Amino acid sequence: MLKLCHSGLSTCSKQVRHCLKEKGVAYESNYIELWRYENLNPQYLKLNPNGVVPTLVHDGVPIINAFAINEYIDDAFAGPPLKPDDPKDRARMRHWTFMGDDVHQAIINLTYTANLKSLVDALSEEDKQTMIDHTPMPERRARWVRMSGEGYGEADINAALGKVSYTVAWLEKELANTGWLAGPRFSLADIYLLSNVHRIRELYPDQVDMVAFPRVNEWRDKLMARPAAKEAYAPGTDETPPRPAGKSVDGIFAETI
Ligand SMILES: N[C@@H](CCC(=O)N[C@@H](CS)C(=O)NCC(=O)O)C(=O)O
Repeated sequence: MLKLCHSGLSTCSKQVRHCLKEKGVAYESNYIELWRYENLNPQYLKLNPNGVVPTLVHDGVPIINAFAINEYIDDAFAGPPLKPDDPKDRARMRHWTFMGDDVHQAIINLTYTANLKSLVDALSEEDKQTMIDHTPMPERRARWVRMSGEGYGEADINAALGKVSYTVAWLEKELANTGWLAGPRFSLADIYLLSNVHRIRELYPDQVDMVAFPRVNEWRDKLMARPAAKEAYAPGTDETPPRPAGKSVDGIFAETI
C-alpha cells in the first residue's frame, strides 16, 4: 500500500525516511541503487520522470519531490504533526525548504566530486554515453557530461562552498530564535535541512565548525539523537540485498525494479 523508492546514501531519501519514522508510518522499502543507475530504469522513470529518488507510492499513486512527499505524509497519516500551526511559521518552514534545495545543488557538486568521480571514471565510454542519453533533467545531464570529462575544478568547488557558508551562517542566526527552524517546535524544515548539514559535516567538517557555529551543532546533535533520525540515517537503512555487480549500464536499464 505504501512503498518508498529510495537510496541509502541520498540526502533526499534520508529526509523522507526520517519523516516516515517520526510519524510512525510503516512502509515497504524499494531500494534504488543510484550507483547502478536504477533511477534511470524506464520502469522507474514511469514513477518519477525526473529520474531521481525518492518516490513514495501510495495506493499505486506515485508522489515525488522530497518536500512534497513529506507534506503529503504529514497530511495523510496520523502521528505527531510536523507542520507548524501558525501560518507565518509555515511560510518560514517553506522558505527553509527552498534554502535547502538551493544548497543541495551545491552539495551535489561537492558529493559528486568527493564520492562519485572515481566511479564515473571507471565506466566505459559507452556506458558514460548511455548515462548521458538516459538522464532526463537537462541540468543533471549537463552534470553527467561534466563528470564524464574533467569534473569540477577549484572555481566550482569554491562556488559551492560559498553557497554552503552562506546557508550555514543563516542557519546559525535562525536557530537563535527558538532552537528550531520554523516556530516553537520540531518541523519538516528541521528534517529537510538536517540531511544537508549532515552531508556538509561528512564532506567539509570545517564548514560547520563547532566554535563558529555552536547553535547549528547543538541543533544537529539534538536532531540526530531522535530515534527516528537514528534509524533513518543508519548505514544501509532499508537496503534490499546487494545485487550482483559487473553489469553494463544498458543491462541495468533492461531490468525491472
Ligand atoms: N528534492 C528533489 C531532488 C532529488 C535528488 O536530487 N535526488 C538525488 C539523490 S539526493 C538523486 O536521485 N540523484 C540522482 C541523479 O541526479 O542522477 C526531489 O526530492 O525530487
